Amino acid sequence: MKKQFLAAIAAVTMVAAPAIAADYTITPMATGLNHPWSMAFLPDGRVLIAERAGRLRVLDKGKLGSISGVPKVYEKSQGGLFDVVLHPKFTDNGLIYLSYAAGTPSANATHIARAKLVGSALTDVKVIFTVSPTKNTPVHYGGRMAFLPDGTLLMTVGDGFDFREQAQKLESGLGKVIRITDTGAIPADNPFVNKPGASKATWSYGHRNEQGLAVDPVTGRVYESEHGPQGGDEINIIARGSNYGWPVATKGLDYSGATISPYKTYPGMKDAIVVWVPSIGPSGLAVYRGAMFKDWQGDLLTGALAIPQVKRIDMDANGKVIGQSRIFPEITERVRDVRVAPDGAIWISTDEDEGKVLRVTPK
Ligand SMILES: [Ca+2]
Repeated sequence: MKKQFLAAIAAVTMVAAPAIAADYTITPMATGLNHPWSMAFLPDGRVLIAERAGRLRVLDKGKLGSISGVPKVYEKSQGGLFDVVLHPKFTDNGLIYLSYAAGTPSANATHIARAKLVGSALTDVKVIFTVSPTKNTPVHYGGRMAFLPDGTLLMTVGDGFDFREQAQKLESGLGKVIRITDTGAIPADNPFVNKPGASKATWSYGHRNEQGLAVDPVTGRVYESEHGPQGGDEINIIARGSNYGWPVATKGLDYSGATISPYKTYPGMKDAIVVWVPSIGPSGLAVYRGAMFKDWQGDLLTGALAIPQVKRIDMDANGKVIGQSRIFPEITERVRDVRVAPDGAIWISTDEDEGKVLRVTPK
């Protein structure tokens, strides 16, 4: 009788608990990394990893090396080395782009440098974009980059925390998504190039601190995630010239608990497609278009810092959110970046003094 009972329990358990852990394998690829902020996959199989403190590492067949020639970064609080992305024609030109904080405590800003990667060295390093105005806070830099299908480059720029009103001001470069050419020039079709006094790199505005940016390679749709204040984290679909509300419209409160704005939504300003209350602290964002997790085509993957986890946002073909769920629950550290490798594996970096890079594949 007892044996039968236990067998029944076991059978029920097997049915009731989906064998999630059995569906994938998490493999540590590198450890001991200082706040690994971003990753980029080179065509030769090497993986670039940007550490916030200002080192660009390279993972080559399981061995960690370093890339020389990285510009000097301003490392303080949230400031440091941020994103690393490859030029769309990297195979032909070897160009990479780095975003980072640079300057002094009283005057610092998010920068973009372009360089040629030759072996393990950056050559021809050139700063091609600097956010203006500078600020005196070491936080809310934005710093995520992504190339659009037309070959121009987007980067997120945070509001600097103390300067949130500037997110609505077109003359300020803070609280924006910017768009430049691959050489740092202003594209002629940017939305505010003919508006007197406007910051001409601006592509969209009304942003707080955008820590995720990803372009769907199939639809061209641009997804961005940003931290709200207390509550009100968002994922937005970024459209040319649009206003995303901050700080006029938000679903969050100030850290004091005070109301920032009476408006949760506002006419003429775009609403987010995902809002998190309470805040999860969304970080690196990816659109899954890979061969390994076949059911996840077009879905969004995001890391989270404040409620540490990896999340999948289930999307339909029209870019509508169907639902969301935590994936890979064995990962309990603060997650800084999520990327899809060319082979379809999902790479994840953890935001710690001794950070890790993990690779997730189906079993
Ligand atoms: Ca918003």
